[in-house]
Amino acid sequence: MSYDLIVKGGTVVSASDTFVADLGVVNGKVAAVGKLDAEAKTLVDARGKVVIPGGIDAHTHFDMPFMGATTIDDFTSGSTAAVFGGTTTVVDFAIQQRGKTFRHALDEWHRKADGKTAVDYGFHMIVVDFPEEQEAEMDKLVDEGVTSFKLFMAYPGIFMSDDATIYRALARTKDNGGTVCMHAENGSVIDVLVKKALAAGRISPEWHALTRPMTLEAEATHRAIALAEVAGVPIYFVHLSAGDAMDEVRAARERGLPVYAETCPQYLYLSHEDYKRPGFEGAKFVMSPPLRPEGNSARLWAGLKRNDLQVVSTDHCSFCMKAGKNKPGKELGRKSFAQIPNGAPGVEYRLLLLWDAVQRGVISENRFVEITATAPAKLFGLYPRKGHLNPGADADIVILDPNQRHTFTRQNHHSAADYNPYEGVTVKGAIRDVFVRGAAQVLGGRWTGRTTHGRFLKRAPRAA
Ligand code: DUC
Ligand code: ZN
Ligand code: ZN
Repeated sequence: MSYDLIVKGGTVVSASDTFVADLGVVNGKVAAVGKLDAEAKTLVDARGKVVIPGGIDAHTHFDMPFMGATTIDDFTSGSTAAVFGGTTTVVDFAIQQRGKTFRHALDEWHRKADGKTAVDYGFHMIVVDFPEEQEAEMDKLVDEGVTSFKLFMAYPGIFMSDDATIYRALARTKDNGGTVCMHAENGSVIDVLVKKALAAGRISPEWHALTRPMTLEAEATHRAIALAEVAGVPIYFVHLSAGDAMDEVRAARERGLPVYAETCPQYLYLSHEDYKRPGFEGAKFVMSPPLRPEGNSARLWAGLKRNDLQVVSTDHCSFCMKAGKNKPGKELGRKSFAQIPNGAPGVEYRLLLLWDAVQRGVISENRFVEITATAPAKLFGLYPRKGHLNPGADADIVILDPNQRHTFTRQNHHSAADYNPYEGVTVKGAIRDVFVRGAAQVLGGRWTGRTTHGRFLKRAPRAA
């Protein structure tokens, strides 16, 4: 047997096991795992290094128009940042325009990504408008591999769906095998709090968080679980930030309901205190849901260990602080926190931030692989093609050096954002080599790939 690539002698980590082995790759797929004394066109020495399945980030926003701005990372810069951070698959969000079809949005997002992406990618569909006549279109999308649909309980007048619409969307997934992904915050009440704060002259970034309390995330989470229970379908919560919301998920799961949730590194590593940084700096952290008070992240870490939370994605939604060419920045909100485009970069930092938690003994290396690759692959119809390194899987392989250190900074990241939320933070671990379907995109921490390599992934519907 001759291989295209052999990754030799690394410590292979899966969601369940850790063992020393060689990986043999043929035609972009893992062909063998074990002791391989065979020929290979390329041999990569991974002794003393950690070999993991490429990260799957189930929540990115590349090239997304939002709040009067457009995210600064398009599919090329966003996916390049992903690769450098060890993420080899993203699931990005296409956005339906009000009064237009899902098909229209999907075509637009294919145009944004096709031939411009360094990693493999799928799409969720953001549902803005869901008249009864449109329900059948949802089934068609599922057949085309767009098997998940994000609905919002926040942003009235922009994205928010009422409970009846949410219920109809959930109920439709019972037969078509789609999954509803929920942004759970009570947008109507938040709007009242925002107006009241602005009327009182509270304009600084910190008020973004003060007008979006945890209880309103927990309430929406509870309500959405109830709607999914009545519809008799699973539900997945995106960017869960609040311990109180997690308690709702946990209580539902303890009752045996198929309720799932992701959190994001920002809710694990940053806190409300970051809004108190001097001047307008707090705007860097304006995102929805907001960062939570200190003490909240310990609850999320405990939930990750207990499997109350199943996935860590990033909600990569990058805006510059300063306006650039045709791209307004967070400065839009200097006079009102409510005008600051919501979001922050994250896709490049996720794996190393979480690997640092492994080094510190907070989570096991196997749980790390599960929450960054295996679980999102299973929940979003990418398994068994992706999310593991057994024979037959795509050869999306990351070689991580556990002894090197990496410092996060704006100067060395690959996002086009003009700031790094983790500026100056040093972690133990560095991404050395990254292969996407067997192709070396990064070797020795340097770019060796093609930003045209990524392919659209037709995802499978839910198994049950
Ligand atoms: N929700 C997201 O998932 N992304 C950006 C903004 C938001 O509210
Ligand atoms: Zn959201
Ligand atoms: Zn998002």
